[in-house]
Amino acid sequence: MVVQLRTAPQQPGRMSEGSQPKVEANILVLGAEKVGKSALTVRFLTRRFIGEYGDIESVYTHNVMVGGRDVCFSIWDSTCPQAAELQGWVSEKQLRWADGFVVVYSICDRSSFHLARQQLQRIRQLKRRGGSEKSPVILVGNKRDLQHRRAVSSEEGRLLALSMNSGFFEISAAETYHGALVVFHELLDLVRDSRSSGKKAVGIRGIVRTMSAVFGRRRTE
Ligand SMILES: Nc1nc2c(ncn2[C@@H]2O[C@H](COP(=O)(O)OP(=O)(O)OP(=O)(O)O)[C@@H](O)[C@H]2O)c(=O)[nH]1
Ligand SMILES: [Mg+2]
Repeated sequence: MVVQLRTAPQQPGRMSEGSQPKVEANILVLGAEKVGKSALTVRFLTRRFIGEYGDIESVYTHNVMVGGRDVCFSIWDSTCPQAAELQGWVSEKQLRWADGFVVVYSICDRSSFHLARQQLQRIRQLKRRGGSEKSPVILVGNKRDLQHRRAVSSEEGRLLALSMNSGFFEISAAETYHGALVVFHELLDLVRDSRSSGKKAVGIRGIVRTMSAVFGRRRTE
């Protein structure tokens, strides 16, 4: 079951005050069990760390101003399947829904790092199959406050992110709001970049099509 929740009243129109169109972004939060997916999401939405979150899968709608623009985040805080063989799985439905992905592991849990790698590979694979090269992703190493229990070095996290062409942050959802803020804002930037580069590519394809239509016709006239 996926629960739908709104954290702020949704604006009636799709235009913000300065008549700039509202930016909408669907963000899917993935990762192994108990790595802090909900803690990170709730931190961003409410600025608070509650401690215990249960294991309910929720989609939150959150309206906020970012850099003078009205932004509507829909954040799907997922749960990890129990069955080991399904854990690296990201469904095609989730893939189609999401504009961007946050893949979380715990720096104290090496198996969660392996799972993050599998999920990153799956996102890349499915997006490539769907014909899209760019899929905005941020890899997050959470629980940075637990240094004495660290099992994954920062370097490993950075290298994995580099190899998967994704962003990377180590944060502590327990300790600060800033880390969560930076993760979602950076991802929003990546989503907007990928949309504008997509538009450019379509634009160039459009010009090529027009040119070949013109020259093609001339050749046959
Ligand atoms: N020390 C520390 N504990 C954290 C941090 N983030 C989350 N936790 C704790 O880790 C546990 C799991 O956090 P959740 O946010 O429920 O993790 P989750 O990934 O949503 O878990 P599931 O939805 O059940 O898979 C809770 O006890 C949190 O209090 C963190 O940054 N530091
Ligand atoms: Mg959760």
